[in-house]
Parts: sequence; structure tokens; C-alpha cells
Amino acid sequence: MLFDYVASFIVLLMLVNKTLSVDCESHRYGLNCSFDCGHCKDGKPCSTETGNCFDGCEDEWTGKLCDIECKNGTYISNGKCVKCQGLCKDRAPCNKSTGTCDNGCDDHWTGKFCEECADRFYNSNCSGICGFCINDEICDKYNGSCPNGCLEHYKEPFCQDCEQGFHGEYCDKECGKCRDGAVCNSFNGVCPNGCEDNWILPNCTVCEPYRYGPNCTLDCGHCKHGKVCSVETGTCPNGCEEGWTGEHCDTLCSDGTYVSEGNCVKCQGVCKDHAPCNKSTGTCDNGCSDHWTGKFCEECLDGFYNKQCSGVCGSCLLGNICDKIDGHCANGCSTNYLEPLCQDCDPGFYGEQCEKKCGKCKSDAACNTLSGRCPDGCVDHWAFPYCTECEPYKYGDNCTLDCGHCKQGLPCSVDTGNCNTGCKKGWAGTHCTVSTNAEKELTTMALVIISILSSLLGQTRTE
Ligand SMILES: *[C@@H]1O[C@H](CO)[C@@H](O)[C@H](O)[C@H]1NC(C)=O
Ligand SMILES: *[C@@H]1O[C@H](CO)[C@@H](O)[C@H](O)[C@H]1NC(C)=O
Ligand SMILES: *[C@@H]1O[C@H](CO)[C@@H](O)[C@H](O)[C@H]1NC(C)=O
Ligand SMILES: *[C@@H]1O[C@H](CO)[C@@H](O)[C@H](O)[C@H]1NC(C)=O
Ligand SMILES: *[C@@H]1O[C@H](CO)[C@@H](O)[C@H](O)[C@H]1NC(C)=O
Ligand SMILES: *[C@@H]1O[C@H](CO)[C@@H](O)[C@H](O)[C@H]1NC(C)=O
Ligand SMILES: *[C@@H]1O[C@H](CO)[C@@H](O)[C@H](O)[C@H]1NC(C)=O
Ligand SMILES: *[C@@H]1O[C@H](CO)[C@@H](O)[C@H](O)[C@H]1NC(C)=O
Ligand SMILES: CC(=O)N[C@H]1CO[C@H](CO)[C@@H](O)[C@@H]1O
Repeated sequence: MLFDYVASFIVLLMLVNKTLSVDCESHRYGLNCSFDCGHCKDGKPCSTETGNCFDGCEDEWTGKLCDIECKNGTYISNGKCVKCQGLCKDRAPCNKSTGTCDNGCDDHWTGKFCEECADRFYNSNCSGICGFCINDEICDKYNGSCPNGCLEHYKEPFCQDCEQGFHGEYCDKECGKCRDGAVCNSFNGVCPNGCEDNWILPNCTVCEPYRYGPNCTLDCGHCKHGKVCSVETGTCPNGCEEGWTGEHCDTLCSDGTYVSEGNCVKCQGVCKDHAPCNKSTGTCDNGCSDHWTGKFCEECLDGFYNKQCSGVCGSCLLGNICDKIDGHCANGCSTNYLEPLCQDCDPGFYGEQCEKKCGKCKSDAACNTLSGRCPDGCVDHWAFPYCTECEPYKYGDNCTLDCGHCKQGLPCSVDTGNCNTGCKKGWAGTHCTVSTNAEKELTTMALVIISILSSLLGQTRTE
């Protein structure tokens, strides 16, 4: 019985002993309190039996015992260390308790955990840069494709490269005329096998010199100073070479014409030796032909007129020049000249300067302006052809008076009727009309005969 008591006392002691052993030093647990607690929150002790922390772990620690520390590049999620989701700035590890990036995301990354590519970047590294999506849309962040297609002339679906046949920084340039229809390099526009005929390397977008037109098949005209014409329009930058005209300087003005306002027009005047005028200026390079003057030798020299400047002016008053077109003298003629040309004498005058008066021409006719001859004979008793003197044996203002009986049958003075050498025998007086010895009848008879004879003579002269 006593043994039973003793035995149960020992057991009791043992129990007590065990109970006492549970009371470990702070931050220790387990049998014999041989284990240290983990990293409990706020430095609290853990359960002395199990070692569990009551209110969770200190930052960056996990596990029931808060004895697991996450490595750089991982963070605690559901009590486990998992890989950081994204990429923090400067590739820093993410916050081990939250998984976020304490100093922000690395370039090209975004999202709460910097786990997503920023707009316009793609692929697992967010190193891909979006192409040229239509409407400036952003590309898919995983595969980089544009959701609704590309900007014009970019290649689907990534819109990074130019569509075939285009090149340039914005794929806005069409390939030139590559030989055999080849496609140009989409970056530099170079045609791989050279150009079609008439185009030049490297891009085959420019015509060979001196060619133009959509296919570079047209030849430039004659541009001034040998310049190249515009490849689009074919026009010359500084106008045409001398003598050429037309929009493309491909029309040559023929001799005798020149370029005026883009057209070939007739030379205006007459050049020396009838040379053609200068085709670009219209002037006469070696001067004017005789009788011509003016910038273009287009005007008659003073003193000449008509279309050929062959007309010589007449005697204009005071030596004025005549009109260069029709030859008339604007202020009238010199004395005795005939208006309007002042070339001929006034009727009734003749001589080199029309200074001589015509004689007594029959019917008041004008005499020949050069010779002074009367065309149709004289007024009665005047001597043909000039009709300026009396017929022989006539005298007086109107030559109507008969001479007397002058010696040797000579005519009397036409002015006075005097017989200057004296009278015939039997006659006397200054006019020798006074009979000295002959019978009156005889004298009268003789006078009648003489009168008839002389009138007959006058008639034959005027015929
Ligand atoms: C973990 O990251 C921190 C902060 O970047 C750094 O100071 C530390 O040295 C890193 N530890 C290891 C073991 O690389
Ligand atoms: C991690 O995040 C927590 C909560 O925001 C913060 O208290 C702690 O200081 C952060 N750790 C570091 C190393 O910045
Ligand atoms: C991501 O970056 C690494 C290292 O720079 C590289 O080797 C890999 O090819 C990249 N991946 C993609 C999809 O760009
Ligand atoms: C890229 O991803 C989007 C969305 O998942 C998909 O619709 C599209 O077909 C993909 N494009 C390519 C070229 O893989
Ligand atoms: C050819 O094309 C390239 C790219 O578009 C451009 O940079 C270059 O100026 C072009 N060359 C000529 C001579 O036009
Ligand atoms: C240019 O070439 C094309 C194709 O060869 C042709 O159809 C067109 O008529 C040509 N144009 C001219 C102005 O020669
Ligand atoms: C025509 O005139 C121009 C300009 O004065 C000159 O340069 C050129 O030599 C002339 N032509 C001839 C054929 O003299
Ligand atoms: C001369 O004739 C004119 C005109 O017929 C006349 O007036 C004049 O009297 C005549 N003179 C003489 C001297 O007969
Ligand atoms: C678990 C453990 O270490 N138990 C030990 C406690 O102490 C006694 C006496 O020293 C040991 O015998 C146990 O092994």
C-alpha cells in the first residue's frame, strides 16, 4: 500500500517536473527548451511548445515558425516565397513582403507589381517597341501585333516594316523604277538590280540628266546655259537657249523670226544685207539695211517712206521730213510743189526746184514738170514746145502783134516789136511799118500776103 503511495508520488513528481520544464526562457521552445523562436512579428515570443508565432512574422519572414527568409527576387505570397512578378527600377528585388517595387518600375514596365509592359512596349522583356499601328493604337503587349491593323504602307501584323514597294522612315516613299520590277530595300530605297532604262541609282526615282516625264522617256528641250529641265514638267529653269521657245524649249524659230512672249514672230524690220534678225532679241546684230533704223530696224530713216522705205520724201516746207508711212508732208510743201507728197511741181511750174513757170500751153494745160514742154501745143502765136516765146514775126505781151518789115526779113524784137537791125528797103519807123516809096495797094497787098503766110507758118509749127 505504501509502495503504491510512493509510486504515485513519484509519478506526480515526474509530472510536476515535466510541467516545470515547459516554462522555457523567453524566445525558446520545445523539449528541454532547446530551440530558438523564429522571427515573430514585433519581436514577440513564440509558443514554447510548438514554436509557432501568435501574430504572424516579422517582415520578409514566413513559415509557421517564421523561420523562412525569402531570397532577393522573391516575395511572400500565401506564406510561400514566390518569384517577383515584374521588373523593378534598376532591377532591384521587389519588396519581399508585398511583391511591389518600392522605387518604381524599370523602364518599359508598369502595373501594380511592374508585371506588365508599359504602353507601346511588348514581349516578355518589354523590350519590343510597338510598330506603327493605325490610329496610333497600342500594340498587343505580348506579341506586339496591332489590334486593328497598320498605318498605311506598313506590313501586318506588327507594322514594323514597310509594305513591299515602300521605304523611308515612315514607309511613305514608293520604290523607284527598279529593274525587272524588283522591290526596293525598305530601309534605304535602293533597287537591288539597278534601275529601269532612263532612271538613275540609287533609288531610281530620278531621271537621267536631260530626261523627264513619268517614265523619264522624254528629252529635255534646249534650256539656256545647257541647264537640265524639270524632271516633272520638262520646263527649263532659266528659259530657253537662244532661238528656241515653247513650254519645253523644243521649238526652233526659223530664220526671219524671233522669240517674243514665247512665240516665234516675224522680224520687225530689215537688217543689213537682209540678214535674219537675232532669234532671241529680234534686233539686227550687224545693223540695219539702207534706209532703215530703230531698235529692230523697223522704221524708215528720216527722209524715206513706205513699206520698203524705198520712197524718198519730196520737198517738204522748211526741209521737214515726210511721213514715214505714206510720205505726206505734214506742214505742206516748199513753194511750187504739189501737196501732199511735194514730189511734183504744182501745175504750171517745172524745173529741178519747180522754180520755172510754164509757158502759154494750149488750153491752160500744165507743162511737163521736168522739161517744161507743153503737151498739146501753145496758145496761138506762141512758139512750141515751151510756149515761152512768140512765134517768129510776132511780138507783144500776148504775141498777137505782127512784126514790121525788118531788114533781110529778120523777126522783130519779141518784146518791143522793134527791128533792131533796121528796116527793109522802102520801110521806116521803129517797127518798120511805115512805107516810104511803094504804092499803098502794093504795100497793103504785101501785108496781106505776109499775114496769110505767117498764119500758115504758125499752124504748121503747132502741129
Ligand atoms: C538583396 O537585395 C538588397 C537590396 O538590393 C541588397 O542590399 C542585398 O545585398 C541583396 N542580398 C543578396 C544576398 O544578394
Ligand atoms: C516593404 O513593404 C512594406 C509595406 O509597405 C514596408 O513597410 C517595408 O518597409 C518595405 N520594405 C522595404 C525593404 O522597403
Ligand atoms: C529578354 O532579354 C534577354 C536578356 O536580355 C534576352 O536574351 C531575350 O532574348 C529577351 N527575350 C525577348 C523575348 O526579347
Ligand atoms: C497576338 O495576340 C492577340 C491576343 O492574344 C491575338 O489575337 C493575335 O492573333 C496574336 N497575334 C499573333 C501574330 O500572334
Ligand atoms: C533614297 O531613299 C532614301 C530612303 O528613303 C533617302 O534617304 C534618300 O535620300 C534617297 N536618295 C535619293 C537620291 O533620293
Ligand atoms: C509610262 O509607262 C507606262 C508603263 O510602261 C505606260 O503605260 C505609260 O503610257 C507611259 N507613260 C508615258 C507618258 O510614256
Ligand atoms: C543674239 O543676241 C544675244 C543677246 O544680245 C547675243 O548673246 C547673241 O550672241 C546674239 N546672236 C547672234 C547670232 O549674234
Ligand atoms: C493780152 O491778153 C489778155 C487776156 O486775154 C488781155 O487782158 C490783155 O489786154 C492782152 N494784152 C494785149 C497787149 O493785148
Ligand atoms: C529532447 C531532449 O534533448 N531530451 C533530453 C532532455 O534532458 C535529459 C537529461 O539530460 C536527456 O536525457 C534528454 O535526452
